[in-house]
Amino acid sequence: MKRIITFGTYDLLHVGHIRILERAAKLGDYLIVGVSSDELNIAKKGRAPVYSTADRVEIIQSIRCVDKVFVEHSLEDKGKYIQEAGADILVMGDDWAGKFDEFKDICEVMYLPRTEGISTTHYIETISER
Ligand code: C2G
Repeated sequence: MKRIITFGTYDLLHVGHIRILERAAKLGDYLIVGVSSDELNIAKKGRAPVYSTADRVEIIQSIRCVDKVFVEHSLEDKGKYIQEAGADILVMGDDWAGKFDEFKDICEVMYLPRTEGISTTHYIETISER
């Protein structure tokens, strides 16, 4: 059985998120998703997600192609998460291209094209303007 792992915040879930999860799932038989915690986002992006960690986990868990969800607390632990999941392939969007190449010694690393023109930030701005 081929196990796929991917990571993300998935705040204000949109079609770009769904498409990458579906494409990742098609690469194997079992999709594991690491949802980054509120604390990790504050450290990484300087802002808390609109939806809480618990809500984002619940939403991702309800997606048909997702088999397992866990909370990603630290970027530094990515290697540990990959190994604990027994993942064969790490999949990320190409906004992360090259950033996770260090894990090529423990699994295959693939960067898939992002969906153009869609982002959580864009939707936050649109909502604020209205
Ligand atoms: N994505 C996409 N197309 C978009 C927006 C996002 O394909 N228009 C992909 C991203 O490339 C990523 C996934 O959807 O693979 C989740 O995106 P984010 O929620 O923005 O995740 P990010 O905050 O980049 O968190 O450890 C890494 C982080 O957890 C990644």
